[in-house]
Amino acid sequence: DSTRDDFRLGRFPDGFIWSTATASYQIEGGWDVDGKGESIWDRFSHTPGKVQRGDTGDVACDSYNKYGEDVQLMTDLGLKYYRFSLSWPRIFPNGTLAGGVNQDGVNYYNRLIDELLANGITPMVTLYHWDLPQALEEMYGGWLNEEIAEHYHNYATFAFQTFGDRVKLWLTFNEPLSFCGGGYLTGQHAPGIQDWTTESSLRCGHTVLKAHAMAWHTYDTTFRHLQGGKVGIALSLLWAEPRDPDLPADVQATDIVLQIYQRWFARPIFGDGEYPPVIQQTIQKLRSAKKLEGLGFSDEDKSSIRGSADFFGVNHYTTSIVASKPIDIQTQNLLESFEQTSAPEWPRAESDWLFAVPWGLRRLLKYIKDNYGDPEVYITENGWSDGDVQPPVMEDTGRVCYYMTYIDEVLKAIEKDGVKVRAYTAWSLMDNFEWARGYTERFGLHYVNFTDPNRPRTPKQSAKFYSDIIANNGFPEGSEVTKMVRDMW
Ligand code: GBH
Repeated sequence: DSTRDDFRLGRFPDGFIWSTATASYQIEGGWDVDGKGESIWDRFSHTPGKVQRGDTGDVACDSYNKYGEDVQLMTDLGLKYYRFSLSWPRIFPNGTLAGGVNQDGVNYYNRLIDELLANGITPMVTLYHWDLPQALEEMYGGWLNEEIAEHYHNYATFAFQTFGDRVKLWLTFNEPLSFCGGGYLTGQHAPGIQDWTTESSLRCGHTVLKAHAMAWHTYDTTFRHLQGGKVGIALSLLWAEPRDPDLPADVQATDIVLQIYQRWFARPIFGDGEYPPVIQQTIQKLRSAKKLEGLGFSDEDKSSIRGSADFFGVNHYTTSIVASKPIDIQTQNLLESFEQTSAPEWPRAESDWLFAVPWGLRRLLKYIKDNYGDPEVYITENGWSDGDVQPPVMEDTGRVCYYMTYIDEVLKAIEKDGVKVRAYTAWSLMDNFEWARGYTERFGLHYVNFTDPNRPRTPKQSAKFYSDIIANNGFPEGSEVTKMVRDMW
């Protein structure tokens, strides 16, 4: 097997950032305590039929109370960075500055940040990981309405002002593609709008790009010289290959997939400020069919969005094989013009969309370097799921293999391709609320017992493995971790 020789031993560059990630709704619980406002995910998970088994984030990992234990887990791992998100409605209960600040919510994040710093852990803060204040959904129609960009901007400014003395790494949004697609196209995520015309998801994305740029510019002009931090965005980027590389239709279908799944947000921000052609064509088509207003960028918008990030945040999990499907361009939309599959030899996680294809990450990183001006790249998520089974999966070999091989592709991307990868972040620190799948899919380095009111956390085998990688800054010759790699390989 030729891939077997392919493992690259070595150390990551000095100062390489090793991190793990979580998100507010997925771990905090405390959904209605101490003045927190309702979010669209509270509403969605409380609506019967939306989340598997009727699971909710009401308590989740109870990190609202147990953040001290979370920090202890990180200390045990030897982590120096932690990515988490702020719950907007915990800070502005009705979403607006005018509606008032919830000081108890601010205090919670102050305590968490101070606890991290006291333990030598640098916070990396996501401003929006999908829990929009429900009030903004009701007053404005959420991301469909460009007016909420202003409210997001007020919230981001407040966060820079309040936490920016200690927080130096910011992500404006987590995966616009996922929440615009899930929330406004398939309806599988909050607020649950199903609109296959794609108009709603395009409107969502448009508002998000404007909001993102507003936040970045305010940081750039008002806070950067005082606080000296960096502001980026975490994009969910898939890699894809044509089923038959010699079939032009499959090659073209793959390009369409990448235009939607990679470039819809990446090209406006990191490229030339334009939407990729299939997004532009879809907007044109909707415009002429429905006499739509909006969804266009003025030259001013474009120049404000272009370049509005200090680093490129990448959430990457998997690779697809793409085959073309013939469609009737009059009646069908582009999303029906391709089929995404996998190869039979790719191991599958518990999540039905997640296959282990480590080389996909290396190709993606090279693609980013070549097409988006060789930016600094922070891998802001990467991870593997197990099922909610008894006995629990503590010897999580699948996850260990996934991390070992994906992290090795990062090393190759740095050493062989010269990609400026600065950070690697494992999703997730611990098992948590996996959106529409509830607690049926577990992504954690730590096992969480969700039937115990104390929500005890226990390290899995992967936690030990990841901490060895961190301690060695990679896989150096002669180290314990390299012996483990040799055994697994
Ligand atoms: C990330 O999304 C999220 O940022 C994080 O919150 C989440 O917990 C983690 O990944 C694990 O899922 O059901 O076939 O339609 C990853 C990107 C996009 C992957 C939506 C799942 C739904 C596929 N996700 N996608 S499907």
